Amino acid sequence: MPDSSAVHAATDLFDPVQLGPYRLRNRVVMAPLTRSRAQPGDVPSPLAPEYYGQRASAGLIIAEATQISPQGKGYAWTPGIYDAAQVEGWRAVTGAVHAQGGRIFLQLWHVGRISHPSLQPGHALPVAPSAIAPLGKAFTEAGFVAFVVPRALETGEIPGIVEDYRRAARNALAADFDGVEIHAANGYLLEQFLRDSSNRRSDRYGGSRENRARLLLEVAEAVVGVWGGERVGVRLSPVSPANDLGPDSDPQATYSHAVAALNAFNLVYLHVVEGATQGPREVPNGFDLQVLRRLFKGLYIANNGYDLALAAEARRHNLADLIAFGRPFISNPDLVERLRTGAALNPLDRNTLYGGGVKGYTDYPSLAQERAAGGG
Ligand code: 8OZ
Repeated sequence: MPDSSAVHAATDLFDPVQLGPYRLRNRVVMAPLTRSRAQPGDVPSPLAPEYYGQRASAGLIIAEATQISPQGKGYAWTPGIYDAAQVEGWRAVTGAVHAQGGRIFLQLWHVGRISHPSLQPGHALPVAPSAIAPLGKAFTEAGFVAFVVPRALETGEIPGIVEDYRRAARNALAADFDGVEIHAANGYLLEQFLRDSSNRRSDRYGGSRENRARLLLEVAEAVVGVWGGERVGVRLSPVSPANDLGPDSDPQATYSHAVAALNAFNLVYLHVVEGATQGPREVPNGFDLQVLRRLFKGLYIANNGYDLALAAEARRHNLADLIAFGRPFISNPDLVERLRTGAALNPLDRNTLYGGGVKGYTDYPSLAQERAAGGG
């Protein structure tokens, strides 16, 4: 690992940057992180304002994936943004972040087939572009349960899903977020439509890559209609196998089409999970992430396995505009300060990632708390 003082001298990671209408304090982004601590009714945890407030020194926080509708839910205890109680819960979160001078977007989520009837309204089947079951297990309140064969959406149901995104976008505005990110990554509904491995439809939402990108583009249009493009980002994971999503037959062409078409909405950023989500950063031969970056008119946020050295290198070679850190932000509320000063990072407790309360959520110490406690 390079000497951290040399990295600091060279990097602009800790300098302000303009993101749409916002002057961010630095180029360090807190990635969206599922923590499964919501209350009944999919209302954000009462601890969430403290948790996000502790992390407000990030240039931008992207709050955890949040279902746009009851049907969009696929994990126990994830929050929603489809009713008034959820909006009130989120208002407390945005208030806590804004009180510290931070900025926070909300990630809008529909899981598609990555769910289970026990998580669905009326114990219905999860929905997807096509009736193809993913391999693996859903995280339900009763533990891990095998995925089922989803129900293929009728063409006539798709406008309702776009309306769910629009309502969620309006609710995020009412909750005083600074913007929203459309989650089109990691094998959830929008990416299930994008890839030909999971989309076998013969209507205008399947077949050609233009058709497979149609739902994402209709969602972007609806969300941008609420927020304006300068407050909307999109997250993609073009080569990730996350959630058993098979590779597209031509990922470069499919994702290039989607990104070029998204340019019509003047989005503020494209957020890319580089490589396999939470796994190796390698991309297959013939795929080039920088092609997507150059196609896209807005800012590029890079994510997946970055540390300080890799982030500084990405900036030095201008491979990304901002860098999103995920798991390091869970165990280090003051991650920006620790990276900037070369301080040691707290280790991550994997047993408290999902579910539970304070432990592993709001009790990771800042450097100041460590000093006050007389720690090393
Ligand atoms: C980890 C556990 C549960 C959900 C994603 C929203 O992969 C997630 C997620 C990650 O985007």
